[in-house]
Amino acid sequence: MTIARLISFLSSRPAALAAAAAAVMATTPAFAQADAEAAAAATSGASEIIGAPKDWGIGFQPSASPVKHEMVAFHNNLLMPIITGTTIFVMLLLLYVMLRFNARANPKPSKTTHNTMLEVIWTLVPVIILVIVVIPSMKLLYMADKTADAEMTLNIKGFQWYWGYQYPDHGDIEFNAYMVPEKDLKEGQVRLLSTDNPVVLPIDTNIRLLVTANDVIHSFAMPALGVKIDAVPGRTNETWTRIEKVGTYFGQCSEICGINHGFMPIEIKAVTKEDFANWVAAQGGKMPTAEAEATEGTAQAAEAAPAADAAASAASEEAPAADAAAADETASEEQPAEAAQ
Ligand SMILES: [Cu+2]
Repeated sequence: MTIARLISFLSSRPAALAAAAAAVMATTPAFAQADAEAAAAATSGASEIIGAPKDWGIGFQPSASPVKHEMVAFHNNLLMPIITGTTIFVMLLLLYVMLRFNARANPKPSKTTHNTMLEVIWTLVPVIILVIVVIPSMKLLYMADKTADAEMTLNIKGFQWYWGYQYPDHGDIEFNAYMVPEKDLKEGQVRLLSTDNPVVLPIDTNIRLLVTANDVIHSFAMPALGVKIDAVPGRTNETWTRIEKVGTYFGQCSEICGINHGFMPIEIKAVTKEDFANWVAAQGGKMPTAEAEATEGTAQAAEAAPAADAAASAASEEAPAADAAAADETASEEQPAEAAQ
């Protein structure tokens, strides 16, 4: 297989890489545990906590977003086989040199100084390995960069030392979230990770995250979602997520930002879309979809009944909802007829 073909194969199918190595991975404890965690996550209930420390917690946190799935696959299927293979190869070489060429086994060393073939190989092989790594890596970076069709936006701002959140699509709900001090922890809250105002987000929704900072550089990191992005004063960084499971997720500031850097955690409560709508209502906000539908309905009414007489428009002023409903009916009656023509 030529290098060009190999590259195109790798870039088109990153998940299919190093299939032979997958068997090795399955026997490694770290991966086995990540799988077990993921399985447990899939079967347990709504109150599940993801991202809190646990005994023997090694490996990745269970992934709960498309980007994180790809990151885990990239690590497990490509990086680990390469790193493991390289380490074993170098270790065997070292052992061979130590045994075969020590002073006792090889008292008269050869005077060889150069070997062109060998030098070409040990330059080219690492280059090829890096090219193989960089292609899926860049694909992943672009995937994490932004979502084409964001359904909502969350503005995130880092402060010394807490996070501020704003929901511009939901009537500008706005709040700050501080870590709950140890003495105030309630049942179910996690030391150093729970906040007084968890971020509530809907599952199965493409969420645009716009991240900035007020004072110094912070970093917004949610391991289970595969999100880690710098929060820079005077600059807005964009990334996105799509949370797949209901639960409580924890993250932390990941850029040393001062004395309380370790005490500005991130808590996200991922809820169903209905629960999210209820939460928005409880916060005094409004859902963008309801508003959009109402506008659409009015537009349809205006389109469907342009010849309505004065009496009808007077009636519609008195009962706009009924009129809109009637217009909707007309529209739906007209559409099949048009389609038939
Ligand atoms: Cu910070």
